[in-house]
Order: sequence, then C-alpha cells, then structure tokens
Amino acid sequence: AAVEEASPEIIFRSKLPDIAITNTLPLHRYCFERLPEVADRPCLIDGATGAVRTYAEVDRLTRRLAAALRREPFGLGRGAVVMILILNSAEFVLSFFAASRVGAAVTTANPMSTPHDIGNQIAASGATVVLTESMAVDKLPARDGGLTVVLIDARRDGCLHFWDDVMASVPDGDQDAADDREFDPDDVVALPYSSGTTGLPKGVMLTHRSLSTSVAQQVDGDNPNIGFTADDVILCSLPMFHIYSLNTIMMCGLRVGAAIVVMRRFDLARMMELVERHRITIAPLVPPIVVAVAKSDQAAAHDLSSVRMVLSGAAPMGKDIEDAFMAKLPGAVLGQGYGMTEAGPVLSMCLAFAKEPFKVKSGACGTVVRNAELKIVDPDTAKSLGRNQPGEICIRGQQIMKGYLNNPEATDNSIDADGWLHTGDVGLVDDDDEIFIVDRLKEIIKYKGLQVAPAELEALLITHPSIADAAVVGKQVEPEIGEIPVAFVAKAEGSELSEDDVKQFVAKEVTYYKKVREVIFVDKIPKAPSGKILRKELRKQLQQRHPQ
Ligand code: 4UW
Repeated sequence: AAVEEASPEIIFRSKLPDIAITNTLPLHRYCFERLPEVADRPCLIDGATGAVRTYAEVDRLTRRLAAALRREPFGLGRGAVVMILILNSAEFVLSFFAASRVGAAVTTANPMSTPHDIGNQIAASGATVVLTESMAVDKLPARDGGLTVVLIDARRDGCLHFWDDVMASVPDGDQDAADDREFDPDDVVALPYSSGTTGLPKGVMLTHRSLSTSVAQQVDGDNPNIGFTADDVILCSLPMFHIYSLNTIMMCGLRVGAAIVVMRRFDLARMMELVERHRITIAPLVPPIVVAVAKSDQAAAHDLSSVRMVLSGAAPMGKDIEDAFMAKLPGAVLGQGYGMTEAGPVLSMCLAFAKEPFKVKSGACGTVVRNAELKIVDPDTAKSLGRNQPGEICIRGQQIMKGYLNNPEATDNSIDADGWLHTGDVGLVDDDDEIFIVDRLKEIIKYKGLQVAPAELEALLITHPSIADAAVVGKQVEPEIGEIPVAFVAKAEGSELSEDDVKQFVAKEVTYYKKVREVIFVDKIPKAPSGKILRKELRKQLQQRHPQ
C-alpha cells in the first residue's frame, strides 16, 4: 500500500507573542520573586477577622515552617509528600510554600471529604505529614506511627499544634534561609487528585516547571494575558484545594504582589460585604456563583464598583448568564478561563483580561495561552481540524502535568507520544481564535465546578447486595448547579430497593457534592462487548426522559 502522506497538523496559538519564561526556579522563589518590591504590602487578608499579613511576614513564616519541617519529627526533604487538608486560610498558603521550600510535594484535599476518600488519597500519594484542622482530623486513618498530624486550630493528643508546637519550635533568626538546595525543576510540587478522562481519581504530578510556566502564561510579559497588578485586591472564595484557586488566585496573585482576601469558604452575602470593605478589584468565580450574583437582589445594596475583572471557569457558562451578570456589574470585564488539573491547569484565558485588552465574544472560554500549542482533533480519525469544526481539544506545552503518579498506563492514555494532552473536552476555535466548548467526551460530572467521578460511584453502588449493576452519568440541571450525578441501577432479582434506599446508601459514603441525586431503575446497563458502559446511550435515555 502507498505510504500515506502525513497531513500537516493545524495548530492554534495565542494572539499574544511568546515570552521568555524562567521556569527553572523553585516555585516558591518564582511566586515570591517580587518580594523586595512588595515586602511591606498586604499579601494575605483574613476575610473573617480583617487581619493583614504582609509579603515580608508571609515569606518569614514560610521559611520558619520550612525549617521546622526539615527537623524531627517531620524530617522532610526532597521527594516527600505532605497533605494539606485545610479550608482557605493563611496556614494553607504557608504550608504550601514551606513544603515547596523543603522540596516536598503537596497533595491537596477537601476537608469536607469522607474518611474513605481521605484515607485513599493519603495511601495513594504516600503522604507522611498531614496539616489539617479540627473539622477533618477525626477522618484521618488510624495512626500507627506512619503519619505526623499538625492541627492549625486546636490542641489534641497525638497531634502537633501548628503555631504553638511547630512554628514555636524554630527560634527567631533560625528560619530556613537556604534557597539553593538540591533541586530539579521537574520535581513534583503539587499533587492534586483528578479522575481525568476516565476512572478513579489519580495523583496529577505538577512540577515546579509546569506551575511556574502556567503562572507566567497568565500574568507575565509586557502584555500579560491577565493584567493583574500589585495594586489589585483579589478575592479568594474558591477552595484552594482545587487547582483553579491554587494556581490562578494564590500563585498568580502572589507573583504580581497583589493582596489576596481569603474567605474560609464561599458565602454570597459575606462575599459582597468583603468586596465593599476591601475594595476588591478581581473576582475569580465559578458559574454557579456568577448565577447567584446575577440573581441576587443584594447586589444593589452593596457597592461593588471596585471590581474591574470577573473570571469564571471550571464549568460551562452560557451567554445568557454572562449577559445577566454584566447588567449587575457594568463596570467590570467578565470573561472565562478554561482549565483542567492535568493541563497545569490553564489551557485558555479570556483576552479581554489582558493589560491591552482584546475584544471578545460572550460565551467563549478564551484563547489558548501563550507559549503553548492547541489543536482540535477529530475523535474518530485523529486528524487535526481547522477553524469552526468541533473536536477533542488537545494542548501541548511545558505547563502540562508530568503524568499521573505511579500510573504510566493512565499517563500514556492521556499524553500521547508527541506530548499532546488529550482533554476529553469537545470544542472549536472560531475565526477570532476564541475557543467554545460544546460537549464532553469524558465521564466526569461537574457539580458546581467540582469533579465527580462516575467510576467511584459505580464501584460503590455495586457493593450493595440488592444492586446487580449500575452506571452513573451527569444530567444538566439549573446553572446554579450545572450537572448532577444520576444513577442507572439494575436491581438484583427479587429486590425491593427504592430510589431513596439507593440515594441514602450513597449519601452515607460520599462527600455531599458526589451524592446521587436521581435514580433510574433499568433491567440492564447497556455495555459494549468489552464490558465498557455505553454512557452515550444512557445520556440519550436521560434526554429522552427530560426533553430540553
Ligand atoms: N467551560 C467549560 C470552562 C471550563 C470547563 C473547565 O476540576 P478540573 O480538572 O479543573 C478545572 C480548572 C479550571 C480553571 C483553572 C484555572 C482558571 O484560571 C480557570 O478559569 C478562570 C479555570 O476545572 O476540571 C476540568 C474540566 O472542567 C471543565 C472541562 O470539562 C475540563 O476538562 N471546564 N473550565 N470554562 N468547561
């Protein structure tokens, strides 16, 4: 047969020129590179108390914590793994950068998670130290010497207190000063868990190089894609354990020397109060919050005029929501970013956020970030597609993950031999280089922007004695939520199982956002001969039951 001529790939790039990126520094140094200029400026502002910590203080405390983490009983160094199981707080930020300083990787988790999920992640990541708070400490696995636990907000037998024991153990002046210990930019520094395109959550290895590249792609250069400055006051109401907040708020905010207003957790009324009180200029949000603001009648009661930029991402947001929101905050620019944990995470960002902004369309989720390549691939033929043709979005660049921890097979299924990360998202690039996401090939369900892995719920469901087989798919609901997990259940013979029984069985075992919210009983789960669940078929069935 004739050798087929390789057709040239169609690659999309940013409208912003590439820049020189220094991505060989340890991440903490990269994020604090402007320290000399911003030392006395506010870095972290506690939303609840108003307490302010300057850049110099945050740097000093981070060094002190790092010094403690190097000593007994921690003895941490390069290659160690630390779990941060804390809601948004200064302690979260200090712990993250102290771990980076000692060469350790941080695995982040939701303190609202169940003991089962937390235990799994500790075991899978190999974490030997957990920094946590009272609300989560009882969910940690029994400790037989293998785990050192630090509590930020209480004293407890068998745990060290963050301030009184750990920080206090390092005399002033004895803090970690060394900046150039043995280090490789390809060392893992963050290890968030994500299910990616299929299966159970896996450890996503993000390195110093990948994260500093991603931060640079967003906020560096003469015309940064997101024009954050040291004068900005950035709202941090999204959970730092999720990559969106960790990267685009925390790391990018620190890199530019901005003030970050830390909310322990999201609350609409409190958020508006804080915007007014601290004259917040940047509000990174997710679509459910954008909708809540758009619908809220409290918005008029607060002076929100300081907000100049509103970012949305982590789930789809339609043009109608954008338009309703803009009517409430006419002075702000609203735009979307598109991220995926494995992509480092930002693939594309709205160019209306640039220092010299571009005109953009509502409903778009930005243009591919600079210093990266994006292509759209036909899922059937693997050929790259031109403009306005939907296909699987793929991204290549130094920002993407190194791979999944201890899982070369999943890594190879996700990053191909040419270095392209396949996202499992279906989208197109239009004539103005703007990206529109139109569908999802992968299994994940996004409940209020948080990942729900169907495989996890399916594995749980089939442990029920009255369930013969089960499959879980997402169903689109109101934009305040996005999608909910729906379980298709085939009952065991003779079983009297009810919808409520199934819901309660799952609710007892999983974190709130992973609950099964609807149950459909079927005779059989449709499967391919290989045993793979035919999710498309189930989604079609859902649509037929609830025509939109
Ligand atoms: N539109 C439609 C979007 C969008 C989207 C994501 O939980 P993960 O792994 O990761 C994220 C990260 C989001 C993010 C990070 C940094 C940032 O600046 C920003 O925008 C301001 C967003 O969500 O889930 C990844 C999956 O979530 C969906 C998509 O399916 C993706 O693969 N997703 N953003 N704008 N869908």
